[in-house]
Amino acid sequence: MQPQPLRSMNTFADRAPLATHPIAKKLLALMAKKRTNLCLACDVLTKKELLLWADLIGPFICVLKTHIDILEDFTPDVIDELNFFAKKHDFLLFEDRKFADIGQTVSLQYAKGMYRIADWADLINAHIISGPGIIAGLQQEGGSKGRGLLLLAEMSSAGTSARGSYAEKARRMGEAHADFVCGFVSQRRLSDQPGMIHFTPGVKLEKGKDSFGQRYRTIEDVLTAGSDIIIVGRDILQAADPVAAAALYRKKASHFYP
Ligand code: BMP
Repeated sequence: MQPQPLRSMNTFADRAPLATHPIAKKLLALMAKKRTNLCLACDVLTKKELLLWADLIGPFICVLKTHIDILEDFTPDVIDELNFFAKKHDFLLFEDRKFADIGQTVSLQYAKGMYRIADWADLINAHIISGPGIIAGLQQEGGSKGRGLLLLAEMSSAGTSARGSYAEKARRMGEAHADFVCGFVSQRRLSDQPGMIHFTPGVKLEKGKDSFGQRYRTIEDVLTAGSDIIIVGRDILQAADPVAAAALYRKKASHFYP
């Protein structure tokens, strides 16, 4: 028999003061205040589009997730503008970099190079494949800046190896480094620690899949499995009315809040 997913019994507002990680505290309080658990996956190719979406969908989200390296016209000033909209609409920035190398290398990928991710992303994520040294390497750069790390415990794509005992290992690794890790990317709740925030991608209004094996579940599926934040990309970005779609996601999701 499949183990039953954990469900958070506490509201976001109740959890905020219990969380010790500064980003978890801030995000839970923001979710409670703004009444949204929606994260926009803003996978676009130009600065103009990124900033337009940040302004347009910003009022409905708690987190804006970027893949900054797919911008074809990246220049550092886009970060200042992104920060402007993050402040204007009160949301956090999550760079979905999926670090996966040894600690030394990820510390450089995080802080150096063209994107200087450590200087602006409230949240980043990492695979656990290389072992806990990856957490130490990232923490060296992000810890003193008050950043947070999410561990990729489960993936939404068909045939993924990130499931079962792998996810359990991620949970243990995350909980053992709770001074920097503040949650997971997963398909359900894994940790019952109040400050561990669960982000779930692969969400659409209707179940389905894309042509590369992305698997979509509904808001209800994901939130009744105990996740906290739904990550939605194409179902909003490609909607006939993206603002109405974002508003609908926010409202529908709120019916499943603890
Ligand atoms: P969409 O809703 O358009 O399928 O976008 C999903 C987003 O979530 C993408 O940015 C992808 O990189 C990310 N993602 C995912 O789809 N599955 C995972 O397991 C982990 C992810 O970060």
